[in-house]
This record gives sequence, C-alpha cells and structure tokens, in this order.
Amino acid sequence: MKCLLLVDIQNGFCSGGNLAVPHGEDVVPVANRLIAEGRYDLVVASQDWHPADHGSFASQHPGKKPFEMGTLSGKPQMLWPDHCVQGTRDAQFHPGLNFAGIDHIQRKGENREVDSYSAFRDNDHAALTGLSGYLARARVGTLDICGLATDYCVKATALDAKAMMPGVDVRFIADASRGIDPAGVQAAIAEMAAAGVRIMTSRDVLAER
Ligand code: VGL
Ligand code: ZN
Repeated sequence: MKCLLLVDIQNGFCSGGNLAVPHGEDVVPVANRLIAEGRYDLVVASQDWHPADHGSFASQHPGKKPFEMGTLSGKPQMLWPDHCVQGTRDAQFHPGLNFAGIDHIQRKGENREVDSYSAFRDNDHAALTGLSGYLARARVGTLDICGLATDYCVKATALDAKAMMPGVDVRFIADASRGIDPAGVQAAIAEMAAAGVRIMTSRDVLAER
C-alpha cells in the first residue's frame, strides 16, 4: 500500500495565515496533482488543531514575543504566534486543496501542555496520535510525506515515520513542501536523508507508473 501524507496544509501556514510559511500555498497545486495522479491507495492529511490557550503560543507567556524561545512543561519551546486554533478559519485546510481526495484526517496539538510537530506523537514522545497504528493496519509500505513546514512538522513527521514504522519506505517530496527558514530547510533535508528518508520530487513520484 502506498500512502500520501499531507502535513498541515492549512490556512494558518499559507499567505494571510497567522503563522504564514513563505509561499506555503504553492504546495497546494502540487499536492492536488499527487492526489489525482500519484496512484496512492490512501491519502492522509494532518491538521494542527490547537486550543486557544495552547502553551506554544507566545501570548500565553507574559513578556515573550513570537519566535522567541521559552519553556513549556519545563522543556525549551519555540514560541509561536497564535495559530490554527480549533474551529477557526486559520485551522481549516487551504480552500484550494482537494479535500474530497483525502481519506483520513489526523489532528494534533490538542494538549496545551506539549507541542506536537509530528503527526505521529507529541514532541515529548509521551502520547501517540494513533497515526502509526492506522497506517500499520492499512499495511502501508510506502509513505510519501510533504506539506508545511519542512523544517518543523514535515521533518518531525518524516523522522518519526522512520523511527516508528520500521520497514516502511519513507520519502519526502521536496517541491510539495515549503519551510519557515531557508537554513532550517537545508538542515532538515540533511537530517531526514541521514535518517534514511528518501528525498524525492513530485516529478519522480509521478513518473512511477
Ligand atoms: C508547525 C510550528 C507550530 C508546522 C505547527 O506545521 O510546521 N510549525 N505548529
Ligand atoms: Zn502548531
């Protein structure tokens, strides 16, 4: 089974969003092409889904500004602008994304005490989202990962896929992803490659027939 995992392609990470990734919306047509022509058996989308008082928000830390480091449950935490609050437009999938082509949605980041970059588990690794069990039950053998943001949620999701799903061929689709910081993107790609994630383009994937 071949699965496409679309990470956080939400308004909040696109232009006009509360935590906009530069050119984030550019992943939408590429994702749609992969959904339509990628011959996937399964398409899963993760959704950052925070309560309004989530502890990763700088607004919850008096005197702190977004993109400063702070602490959350005693651990270092990048503090973000309020984003992807449950039930708001910011948390909705980008309106251009082929929503009807998505088979399963995995929400994350609902516990205010811990952030969850990965679609598989919280950053402290204490609680699983259930995605690894879902993909294992579906007998997924190839997992293609793309979306937003390469240097945070996409990277964490790909590394966890390698760590938690031994034997699964995990691939990162570069042109269907965008990152927050260019240096961070380069480092993230190196880290994923070192962990055994295969770095691909949508062209490579669509040429597999
Ligand atoms: C993300 C920071 C905070 C992401 C989510 O989707 O990459 N980054 N929440
Ligand atoms: Zn978030």
